[in-house]
This record gives sequence, structure tokens and C-alpha cells, in this order.
Amino acid sequence: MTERTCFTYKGIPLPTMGYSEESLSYMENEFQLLDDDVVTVSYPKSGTNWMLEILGLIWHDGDPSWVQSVLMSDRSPWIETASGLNVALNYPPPRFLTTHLPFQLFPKSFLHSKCKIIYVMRNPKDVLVSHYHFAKFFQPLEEPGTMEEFVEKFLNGNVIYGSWFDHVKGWMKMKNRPNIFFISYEELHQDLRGSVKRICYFLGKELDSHQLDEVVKYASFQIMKDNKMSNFSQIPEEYMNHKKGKFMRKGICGDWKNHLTVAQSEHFDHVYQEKMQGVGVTFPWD
Ligand code: PPS
Repeated sequence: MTERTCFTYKGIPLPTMGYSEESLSYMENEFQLLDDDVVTVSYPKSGTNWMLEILGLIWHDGDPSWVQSVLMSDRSPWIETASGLNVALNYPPPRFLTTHLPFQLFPKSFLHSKCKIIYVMRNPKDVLVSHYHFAKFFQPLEEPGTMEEFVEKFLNGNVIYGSWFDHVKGWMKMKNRPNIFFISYEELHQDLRGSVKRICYFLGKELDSHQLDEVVKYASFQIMKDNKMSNFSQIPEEYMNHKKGKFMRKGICGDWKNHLTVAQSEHFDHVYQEKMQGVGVTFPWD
């Protein structure tokens, strides 16, 4: 049985499994971002893999063959993991990279690079609920405990990648840079076609109407949940107990209403208002 433990790197809790101080330090200080890299950045459970599927489809003009034949982890490696770093270092450009790193641990080379960053955000209450379920069957994560306990852990940032509030606020500081594009899970849900068009514009990629339709079709929850290259079904049992749950769980907005009590939700709102004061951005869930 695998260890469900975390270690702290520069104040950020990370799973012991798959991560090392050496690769994190290399990532932060030595890894070179290239001008034609496209990096998807998000706090965990915000819709990262959805964005990765969308990007893969856009890049191939709506043709699903690439996303349906190459594993997500090879298409868009998680650069802060030891194995993902290895894939990234051997990836012929243009590279699609992925990370959940908070801004302060992101490669410093970013400051001199024209690489494109897509930051995906999601209602933190839905992030919490998605993480809570995922932690039950994803072995590298610590057991979530009861929902009551997990709400406290989440609000205090005692979860992998630390505080949601710090993550979002840290990356928001970069919002005036032309090479960062912010988009939310909620916007993808509300208008996937319109969102794909905006992403294409940011990437400088032109798709015709049929190609856009194909991206929307193959990035849908229904099709993606059956794509073995994207639905985590190929992840070894050592990492994931497939009998206990599915990565492609519900894929909806507002599921928190089915899991948080009124008191938990009010407590969350109270902390949220306190921590997000002065951010000066209105999010779709506000
Ligand atoms: S991870 O493990 O941090 O990389 O997870 P992440 O990919 O960020 O987020 C997982 C949630 O995204 C949902 N998902 C989708 N929703 C809608 N449409 C599509 N195509 C899609 N693909 C993934 C996934 O179901 C997780 O949300 P929950 O709420 O748990 O269902």
C-alpha cells in the first residue's frame, strides 16, 4: 500500500509520491520556458484536464486523433513532478506544459519569456468538493476525513498546493501581462464554443466553424469521460483506487450545494470575504 503523506516545500504541502525537492528546485531556478510554450496553470480540481483536452483539440484543428491516442501526461506533462519534468525536457517544441504551482514556485525564467499561460479558475466551493472526493481514491493525497474536517483544512490551506486564496491572488498579480489569459471553469460551462474562440484568439490560432464544433464536441464531458487517454483510467492502481471513484466525476457547476451544509457554506463565505478583500476582481461565482 502506498504512503499517503505530504512534505512541505517552501511552505507549500505537496504529496511525497512523485515529487522531490530536487526537481522542484530545478523547476523554479533552472527550467527554461520557451517562447512557444503554452502552459496551463491552475489550482488542483479547477478544470485543468478539461483545458488540456481543449488545447490538444485546438492545436489539431478539432481532430481528436492526438488526444485519443496519446496519454494526457505525455501530451501536457505536469512539470513539477519528477516524471513530468523528464517528459518536458524531452518534448519537441511547441510544448504544452501543465502545473498547479503557486506563482512564487513557478519557473523564474517566465519573467523573460513570451510563453503563453492559461490560468484556469473555478468556484472554490466546487474545487473543495471535487478535491474531497478525489482524495478518497487518489493515493498520493492524504485522507480527507469528514467534510467538516476537510472544509477547515481547505480554508487553512492545509491541502496540497496550499491555500486556494493565495494561489489565485498570487497569479492575479500577473493579470496585466499580455501573455497570461484567465478563464474560469464556469465560463467554459456556460459557453464552451465562445470560450474556445477566445482561447484561439489568445493563441493566435484560427479555426473554421466546423473545426470549432469538433473541439466543442470532443471536449464535452460525455466524450472526454470515455477517452482512455484523458479520463485517468490508465493510471496504475498503485496511484489510484479505480474501484472507489472516477476522475471524471460529475463535471458540473454548483455541486457544493449537494455537499456543504448551510453552516459550512456560510463559514466558507465569511473566510472568502475576508481573504479576497481588495482583490478587485469579480469572479463568476461571486
Ligand atoms: S486535477 O486532478 O487537479 O488535475 O483535476 P482538474 O482536471 O483540475 O479538475 C477535475 C474536475 O474537472 C472536471 N472535468 C470536466 N468538467 C466538465 N467537462 C469536462 N470535459 C471535464 N473534464 C474534467 C472533473 O469531472 C472534475 O470535477 P468534478 O466536480 O470532481 O466532477
